[in-house]
Amino acid sequence: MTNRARAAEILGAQEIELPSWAFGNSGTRFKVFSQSGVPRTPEEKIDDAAQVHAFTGAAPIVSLHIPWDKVDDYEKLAVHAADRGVRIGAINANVFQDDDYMLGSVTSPDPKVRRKATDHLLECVEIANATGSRDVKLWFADGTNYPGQDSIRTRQDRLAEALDEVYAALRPDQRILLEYKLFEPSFYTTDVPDWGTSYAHCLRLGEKAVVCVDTGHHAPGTNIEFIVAFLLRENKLGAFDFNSRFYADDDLMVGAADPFQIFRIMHEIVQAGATTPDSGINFMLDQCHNIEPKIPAQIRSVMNVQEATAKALLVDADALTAAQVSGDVLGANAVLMDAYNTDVRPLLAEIRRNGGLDPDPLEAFSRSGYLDRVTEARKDGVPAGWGA
Ligand code: AOS
Ligand code: ZN
Ligand code: ZN
Repeated sequence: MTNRARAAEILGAQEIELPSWAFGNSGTRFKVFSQSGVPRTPEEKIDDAAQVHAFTGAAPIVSLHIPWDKVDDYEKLAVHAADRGVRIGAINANVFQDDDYMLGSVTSPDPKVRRKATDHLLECVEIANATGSRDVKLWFADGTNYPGQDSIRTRQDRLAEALDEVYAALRPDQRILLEYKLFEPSFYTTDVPDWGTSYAHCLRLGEKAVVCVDTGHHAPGTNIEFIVAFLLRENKLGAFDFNSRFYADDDLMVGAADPFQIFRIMHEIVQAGATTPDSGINFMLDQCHNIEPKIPAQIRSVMNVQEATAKALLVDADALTAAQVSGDVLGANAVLMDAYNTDVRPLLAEIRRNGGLDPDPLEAFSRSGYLDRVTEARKDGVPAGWGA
């Protein structure tokens, strides 16, 4: 099989997970801009996500955020997703939006707050049971703003205690995805600030706890592909939250700020043979489209991941190894850059055509008139927003 044919086969099997919150209105702390046709309910967010899958063929999974996507009947929501040709993926917990969490959630100094936060995480496991989801994703905004505010070490004990309880509630095939973030909303300490902290907690918990790498959650200049390579080697890479950033946690479209970075990350994934769903890695987008139309922005993001993956798959592995083992620094770098500089758009267009899709998903979505139809259908009622 040629490199190109192998790449086409793997790309055809690739699955990217979409965040339900990408379809609601979002903004910064300065302003949330409203867009027309925005979904009003979790069901409508799934409808929009299903459009992204319909035009790319590569995004059959939708991640929920609780309580933003709270419904009475999660089994029914999973059926709704299946009717639209997609399925529900990770259940994202939210222990950052209540007044009670001002000093932290599972690491709060107040035992009542810790209980409330842990109960919410357990509720997310229940929801995962109802939706048939494998993953419960935990991100903690917990931390402190001032030296001396709380004991750094005691907060780790409280975190471990809560994680133990959630871990014990998992079914055999379920996992905790433990996300880390350097700072924000806490500005002095964050209780899970980096991959090492997440990794240490996951290692202690056991094999059903794995690390989630959000590409926007590092200090500027951090070599994310090194982290990815290391976690892959240790079988502790569980998921990505893909997005791109110029400054901090910008949540811009993946591959928009630095397409070379996502290529370098995907190169590690390809080398580990971990591109397709059987690897157990959840390739999710975690983005907010504050000023750009949401469904096309998700389509563009999926295409950006596909392009980075295609380029990584085109790396001539034999030539790369030969150059590496012979110490040919420039030669090895050239092999990588040759792949990165290949225009993979014709290959992806061909894969789409072969799969019965339009080779240009953005153009085809625009032609479909979906946005006009939903704008009319959803003109009454309250649009979902980030946090609703
Ligand atoms: C927060 O910065 C994290 O990226 C989380 O993944 C969060 O739950 C998500 O971004 C939705 O706000
Ligand atoms: Zn994230
Ligand atoms: Zn984030």
